[in-house]
Amino acid sequence: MLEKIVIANRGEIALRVLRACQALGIKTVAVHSTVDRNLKHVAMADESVCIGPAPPRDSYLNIPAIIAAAEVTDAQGIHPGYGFLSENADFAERVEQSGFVFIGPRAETIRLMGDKVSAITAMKEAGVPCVPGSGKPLGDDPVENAAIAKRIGYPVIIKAAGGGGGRGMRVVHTEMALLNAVSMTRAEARAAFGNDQVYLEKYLENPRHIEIQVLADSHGNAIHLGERDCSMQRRHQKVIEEAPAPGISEKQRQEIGAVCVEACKRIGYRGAGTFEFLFERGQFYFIEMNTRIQVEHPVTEMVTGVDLVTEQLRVASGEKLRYKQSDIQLRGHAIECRVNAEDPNTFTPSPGTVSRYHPPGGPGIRVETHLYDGYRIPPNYDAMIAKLIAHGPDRATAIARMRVALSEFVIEGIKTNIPLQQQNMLDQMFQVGGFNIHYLERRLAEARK
Ligand code: MV4
Repeated sequence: MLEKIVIANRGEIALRVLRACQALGIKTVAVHSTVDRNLKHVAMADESVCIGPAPPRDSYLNIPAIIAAAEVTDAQGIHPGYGFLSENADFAERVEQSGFVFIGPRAETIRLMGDKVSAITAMKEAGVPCVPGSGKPLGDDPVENAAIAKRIGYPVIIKAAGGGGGRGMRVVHTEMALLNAVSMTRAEARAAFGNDQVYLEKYLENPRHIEIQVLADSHGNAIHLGERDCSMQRRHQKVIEEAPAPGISEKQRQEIGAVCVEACKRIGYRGAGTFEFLFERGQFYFIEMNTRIQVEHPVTEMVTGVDLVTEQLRVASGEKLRYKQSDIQLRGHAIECRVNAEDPNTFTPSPGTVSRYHPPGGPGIRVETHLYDGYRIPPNYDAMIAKLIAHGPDRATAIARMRVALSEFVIEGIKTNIPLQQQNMLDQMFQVGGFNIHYLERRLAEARK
């Protein structure tokens, strides 16, 4: 087992990783920016190193500073958490070249999945169902591109190969709009990702966003841990996630899960990973793979009983998976509400000092947060300050427990989106379940009228 690791992240996920390390007897090194000296996990870590000023570029994205912190503390591994450097193949490569364990997949896998065209090609070859599309980067010949779009059928979507997570995309309804959309997306992609490759897919108009969690070791073993429904989102930011996805049968789950496991084995995947699918008319369509631990991992943990962060650490230490597929049985239903420091009406970030903090509790309630009384939320980072997870024997019970927990949750001194989450729990469409990715934005637009 790894003896000491650097936690190259901040906030709730840094604390989550730290707790997993402590339970495994792994020593921890917290690295933090100058404005993050007061993070809870920094106080709890065995050692801490300040790696630079507040701007992420100078600290949490500062590769030499993070590797230097691992060197001076004599750590063996680096856990990247999510966001920041978690899906940066160059970082993973430099970590390993410096003699440390990157707690995640091989750099080569991260690179393969980071290029969305190569990811789709690899998945198609592995038998994963994908959205009908160009299957290759688009060239500069407008006649050929028009022929591809015509074969796929409008509407189509142009996506940047270097994008993902909703960045660098354009929906095209007519051949007339195609030429311009391709060149605009290409120009944006060049500027944003330094990669001007774009590809084309059939645009699915009303899909749900369903993702499959996988776990693989470095000995060729892989399992899936069922799915999460992440359709409740606004501007590509997930707001609520749940497991299992309403209306997915056990047969469908095992079918798509087995396909993902096969794909993991084929590409030699290692660690925790997520296959993102669009789900429409009963069919799964692969869009991207995430090679990191995700924000919403707790809903999977609640329904499977598997501690995903602990498993990441075990697998990175070279251990074999401790679960066979038949060990994974779903129990009940779990929902996660993201709690953001923001105005619930305007979504403007609301950093500042938390003057009063009282977390909720009770059966099936879990809070993942780094908040404490008097903590000052700096303005430099993501607005997510807590995750509230409710688990119950069924979806209705999970919702009821979430409703009570939200009403109990006291966070004063800043604005939060808790009022919006309370509305969501009372929403008819949410209570029925199975809404698509556009539902929340349309409801919010309707409410503004
Ligand atoms: C799509 C799509 C419809 N058709 N691809 C947005 C995030 C990125 N991961 C992929 N995205 C989409 N790709 C095709 N072929 C619709 C979206 C999309 C979306 C997907 C998941 C969750 C929220 C979304 C919001 C808007 C658009």
